[in-house]
Amino acid sequence: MTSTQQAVACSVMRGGTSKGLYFLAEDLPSDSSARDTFLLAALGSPDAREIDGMGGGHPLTSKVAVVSKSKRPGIDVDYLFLQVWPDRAEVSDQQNCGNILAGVGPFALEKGLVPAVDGLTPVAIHMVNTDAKATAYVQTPGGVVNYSGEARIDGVPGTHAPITINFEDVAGSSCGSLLPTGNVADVIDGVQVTCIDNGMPVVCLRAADFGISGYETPGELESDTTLSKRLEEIRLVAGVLMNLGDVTNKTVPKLSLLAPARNGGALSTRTFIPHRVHESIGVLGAVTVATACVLNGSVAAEVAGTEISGQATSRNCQIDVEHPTGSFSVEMDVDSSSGRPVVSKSALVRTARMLMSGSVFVQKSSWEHS
Ligand code: NQM
Repeated sequence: MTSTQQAVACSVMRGGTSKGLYFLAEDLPSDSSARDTFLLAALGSPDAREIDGMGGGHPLTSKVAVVSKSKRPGIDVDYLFLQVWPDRAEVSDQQNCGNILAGVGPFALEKGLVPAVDGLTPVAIHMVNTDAKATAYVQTPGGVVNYSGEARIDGVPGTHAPITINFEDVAGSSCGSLLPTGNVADVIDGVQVTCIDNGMPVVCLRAADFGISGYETPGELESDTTLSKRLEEIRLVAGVLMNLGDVTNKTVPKLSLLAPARNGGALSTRTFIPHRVHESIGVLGAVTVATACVLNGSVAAEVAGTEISGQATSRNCQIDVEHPTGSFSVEMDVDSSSGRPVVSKSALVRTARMLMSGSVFVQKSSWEHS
């Protein structure tokens, strides 16, 4: 277009309850520092409103997927998730994102990285951030991605085509093990917590332990600076205990404040991600909280009343995790034969939609020097 702007091929997609820019890896600078400088300019960071870029001024709408054809056996595409901080000139690859993941299957099919079959196309995805696999099932009648349907996910208006996502072996994906502290419950700063990672590092805490109900709105929680400060103190200690090191500048672990369910689910959540409060709950965040619900002695199982009594058993169960805008259902295969329940597989439904495909423009001066 103009000589002072650089155009880079890009799609904008809603993935689950998040929104982001989707790129083919080949269209971005291969050097990660040059890539991040470009992405900051493309999203308009640092600026709380990201007004001069494509970001939405909130962590949930300031996200990037980098997708490429995979060379791994049994895998179709590699997916790298990047979180662009709206108000700080920082791009982080330290966490995964299951919501943006929901758009990866359709994007890969649209870009011809995976051939679509007539019907339902499984897309095997290697999640680069956590070195784990997910399989997304995308409706492709006549070999064309279908976005319309009757699936409703809380936090998104209307209905869309369902995308079922299966996860296997995501335990300890960032922390090395499901219970990185070695305990199902710990006490940090006088507060009982469960530190757990079944795809996302999460610290589960009882809302009541902070003198709140746990049913507050995200806005109410964010304006409670005493609470935020206290939670951040706990998070910094938990980060070290969870093998994540100094998490001052990291977006993990998340903190999920738990309260008894109010709408027929297992329990209610309010999740700090980690400084803004999620309008719903992240996908892998929900899988992780649901997993905590089946671990006897965890803060989540106690709040949910989901502790499993003794016998060795394998079963399929559904845990509904309530959140500020509804509920998130996680299906899990739980094997309790070794004494402690192990979640061998989890599945959930998301929707996604291609919103725009074209070029994103950045000013050459803002990134070309790097
Ligand atoms: O936990 C937000 C989101 C997420 C992450 C966050 C996510 C997940 O809703 O898998 O999806 O926790 O930062 O996009």
